[in-house]
Amino acid sequence: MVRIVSLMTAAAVVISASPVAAHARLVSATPASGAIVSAPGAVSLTFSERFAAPFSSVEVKDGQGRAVTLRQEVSEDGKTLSGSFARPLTAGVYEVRWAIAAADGHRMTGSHSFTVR
Ligand SMILES: [Cu+2]
Repeated sequence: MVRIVSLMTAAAVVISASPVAAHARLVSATPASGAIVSAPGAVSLTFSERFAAPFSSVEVKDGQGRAVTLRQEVSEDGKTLSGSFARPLTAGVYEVRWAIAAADGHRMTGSHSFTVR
């Protein structure tokens, strides 16, 4: 997996984190949990707060548990983690697993699955 992360972004997160920063939570996922979609080009996860990119990751596994090759990216605002697939996904069920380190230092993980028709 190629990880594209910015140390400058991480530094900015640390500098801008206030002592009363709220906990991050997952706001939306595309494809959403339980969604049935036609070959998506990427998965994306948007959080309520910025997260530390070097300590955050997303992975996708197919129905046989094999990791899908993807290119990880973090949005300009530091709140969306996405993975672009190297090849179109074939039909089947896929599991998305993510882990982030929020700006307040708390680590969070989650997973959900979607189906490609
Ligand atoms: Cu927290």
